[in-house]
Amino acid sequence: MEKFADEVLIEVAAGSGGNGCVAFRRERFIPHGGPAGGDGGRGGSVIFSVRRNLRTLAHLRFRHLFEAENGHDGEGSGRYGKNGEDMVIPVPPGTALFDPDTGALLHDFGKDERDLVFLKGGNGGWGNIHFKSSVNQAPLQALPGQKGSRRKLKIELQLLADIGFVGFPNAGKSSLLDRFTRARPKIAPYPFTTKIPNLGMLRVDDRDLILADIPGIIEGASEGAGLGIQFLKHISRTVALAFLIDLSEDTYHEAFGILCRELEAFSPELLRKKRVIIGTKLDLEGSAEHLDDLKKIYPDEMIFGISVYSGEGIPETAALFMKLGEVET
Ligand SMILES: Nc1nc2c(ncn2[C@@H]2O[C@H](COP(=O)(O)OP(=O)(O)OP(=O)(O)O)[C@@H](O)[C@H]2O)c(=O)[nH]1
Ligand SMILES: [Mg+2]
Repeated sequence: MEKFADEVLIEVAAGSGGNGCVAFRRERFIPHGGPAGGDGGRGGSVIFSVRRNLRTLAHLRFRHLFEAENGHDGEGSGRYGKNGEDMVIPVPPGTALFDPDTGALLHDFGKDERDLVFLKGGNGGWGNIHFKSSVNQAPLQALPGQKGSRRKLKIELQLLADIGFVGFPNAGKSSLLDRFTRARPKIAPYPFTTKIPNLGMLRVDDRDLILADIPGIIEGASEGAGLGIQFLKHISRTVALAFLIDLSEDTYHEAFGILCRELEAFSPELLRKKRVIIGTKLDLEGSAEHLDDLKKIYPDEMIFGISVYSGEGIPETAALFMKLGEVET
């Protein structure tokens, strides 16, 4: 999962400069006014701006071409053309820009988060005001705006999960990922359905959160039972953990303790993360009582009940994930 990359190919274009204008002063009582054609405006630039609320490149998938506005042409009476609007492209921290043909790294926002003027807009052309000379009092000459340049880009981001799901096999981890994100993990009524970690993006308002679903953990996993615990490394850099516990199973009251012991055997750091216990399958018989029971057993833990079938607790869980996923900066 450290290798899980988000990638988009786009094309960016700076605006061209506006053209210079050929015009003359027209004033009453002055039969032959001097040149008065203004300069064209500058074309807009293409600027990348790091936004901390973004976690993925999903917002760049909706279109391919990102174009800054052209500068407006100069006008008579010495009026300059308006400058074109810049095209500001927001990217999440950690984004890197590459040349899609050579693969060369052009810029790494992981090292420098300041705004980057990637392509400067073209200069506006001179109006005929600039061409007046002692020999030519009425110049018909003006310059066209400078063409804006364009460029293809590969934008890449290494994704790191914000919240990791841990739980026994069959607890409903993949089902929750499926419910919250567009990831479509395999879901089945038998243990160890998930063999490799799955990532998905939960988007609420304009914030993205990466959720990681990993294979089920059983007692003794740290000694190699089941699929082992080596994939816990994929959630070792998350901000928070969600412990999913199947409320319809008899093991509901011991699952949390077992999971904690297995996680601790891998790395005690994991138990220092923010966490929430999520009781799953609340729609099944007896689950509601088991949820109350769980709250009594672990009065100091944050505990939520959900069902991906009935939808109960789902919006609350999404809001909670958003809160848990906040990184203190
Ligand atoms: N009744 C009910 N069944 C659920 C709910 N959530 C998941 N299930 C079922 O539980 C079974 C296991 O779900 P998964 O999402 O595959 O569980 P998992 O934790 O990813 O399992 P592993 O990948 O094996 O670790 C599936 O048959 C799901 O349909 C729920 O809210 N209610
Ligand atoms: Mg699964």
